[in-house]
This record gives sequence, C-alpha cells and structure tokens, in this order.
Amino acid sequence: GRASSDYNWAQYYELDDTYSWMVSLAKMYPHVVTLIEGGKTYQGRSILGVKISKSLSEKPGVLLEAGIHAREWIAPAAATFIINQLLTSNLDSVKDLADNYNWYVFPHANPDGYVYTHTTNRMWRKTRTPYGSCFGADPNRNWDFHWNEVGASSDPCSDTYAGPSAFSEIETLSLSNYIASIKDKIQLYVSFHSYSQYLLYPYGHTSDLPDNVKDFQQVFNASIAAVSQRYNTKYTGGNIYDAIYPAAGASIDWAYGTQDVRMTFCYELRPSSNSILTGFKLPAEQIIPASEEVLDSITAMVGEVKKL
Ligand code: ING
Ligand code: ZN
Repeated sequence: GRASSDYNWAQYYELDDTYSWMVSLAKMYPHVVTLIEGGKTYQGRSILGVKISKSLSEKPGVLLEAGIHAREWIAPAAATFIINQLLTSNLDSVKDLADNYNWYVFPHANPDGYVYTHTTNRMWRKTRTPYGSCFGADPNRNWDFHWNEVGASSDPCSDTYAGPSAFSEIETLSLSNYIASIKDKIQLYVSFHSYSQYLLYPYGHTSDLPDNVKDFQQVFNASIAAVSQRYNTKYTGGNIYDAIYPAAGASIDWAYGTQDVRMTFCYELRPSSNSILTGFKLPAEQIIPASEEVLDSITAMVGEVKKL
C-alpha cells in the first residue's frame, strides 16, 4: 500500500490503501479515533470502520455506511472525505458536528466486492460468495426486513440476487450484529450509494409511508436544499418505493424497521441519472466537489434532526 501520509481525494484508492490510512488515523488521533470492526467478509477480510468521538460524554451517534455496492466508488471516497473533514476542518459547522456527535463510519461495507472491481470486473456490485456457477448476493437486498418480497431476484446470477436467505451474507450478518449492538446510540443512519443524485428514506418494500414521514420530509427538504447550495447540484427523491423502485431487504429499511433508528437515509451520489456515460465511473476530479456538497447536506440533515 501507499504511504498513508499521501492519502488524498484526487483519486480513488484500493481497499488496502484506505485501510492503512484508517489505521494511521487511529495512531495520529489516539484519543479521538478508534478502529471498529463491523464484521468479516466471505474471503476473510475485515469490515473496518472508525469511530470518531471527541469526549467520553454521552452524545448522539451518526452511522455512515458506504460501499455496500462494490462498483459505486464515489461512496467510500465520500465517506473517507467526511472522516478527514471531521478530524481536520477549521469550519465551525464541521467542528460542531465532530464535537457534538459520535461518528461511526464504515467506508467499505463490501470489501471483497470492492477488491474485485479493482482486480477483475469494474462493474461488480455484489458480494463474492459462490452460489453454484455464479457469485454473490446483493448486500442491499439481503437484510432481514421484508426480505425478498419485492424488487429482488431469486436467481444467483442476477445483480439483485437477495441471497438464499435473509442475512445469508456474512457481510450483512456481521455488520447488522455490530449495528444492533450500538443501536440505542444511533440517532441517524446514512447509507451512501451512486448514482442518480437521489436522497431516499424508507420504505423500499411498500408504498406505505413510515409513521414519522412528516419528520422525514422535513429533514429531506433541508438536506436537499443544502446539497445544491455550493455547486447547484440538484437532488430529488423521497420514499424508496415511489422515488426509485420497489426494493426489499435494504440496510436503511432494516435499521429503521427493526432497530428503532428513527432517521435513516440513503444518498445516491453523483452523477445525475442521465449521465450514463460516466455512471459508476465518476471522474476522480469530482470526488471533492461531490463529497463537499454531501457534507453540506449532512450538516443540514443533522441540524434538522436536532430540531425534531
Ligand atoms: N441503488 C439502491 C439499490 O440498492 C436503494 C437504491 C437504496 C434501494 C436504498 C433500497 C434502499 O438498488 C443503487 N444504485 O444501488
Ligand atoms: Zn448501490
């Protein structure tokens, strides 16, 4: 791997480079950064995360989960950008986020898949568990909440294969166990995907709206307004089922529906939905602007959740 002192947001990194950088953060900020393990992968890798906590006092927690889909490279890059800003920014707005919340950040929820997009197939989405002659289940269709009811496939060769059972994937099983162990400390759960510039909230398995949909809409509106402020980047969205497509077994639905995390969102980051030319291959020059605007949005999101 590369020297972690060279780590920056002008390029996309391999898994080992980002993990080395995270390890270096824990050494550089020993009283603030703790390495956390969200679980293991089929191939034996660690789902490494960082907890950022500026004091031992009880504070609300924000969990960021990125990279559950391997080819969506901007998602882990945005997550590491936010980690870095929380640790180094001189802006009052960002310092407030770091001072007043505990942050649990998993840049790579699907490490095996991410490695595979670097070694073999840039467009890989799923895990790498073998299923007959095909590989992988969709880790955003595998969570144990209305699993495989709609918007998922029972074909192991499909990109949206739900898996043979809920939590069949060790990645989702072990990450969900970690999340369950801290659920009472989590006020807000945010999942990063790409692409299409959407902000989404539950549910994916039904067009029924969550009981606190008014709160979701209020926070959604503030977050959408903030994401466009810096570069005029337009996001749309709403509840998953109506805003994009039916999709059961997603992480944010599980966290909301089974863990009592009352605010769960998913960002579909840049590019926009009509940018099929770049799509999952967002040019590296856009890592910083795409990440800056999502941090602006999350700043507004956290502030709006606080008002509820
Ligand atoms: N889109 C998401 C997917 O898993 C999504 C959309 C988000 C569905 C949250 C359900 C919950 O299909 C991409 N591009 O992965
Ligand atoms: Zn995705």
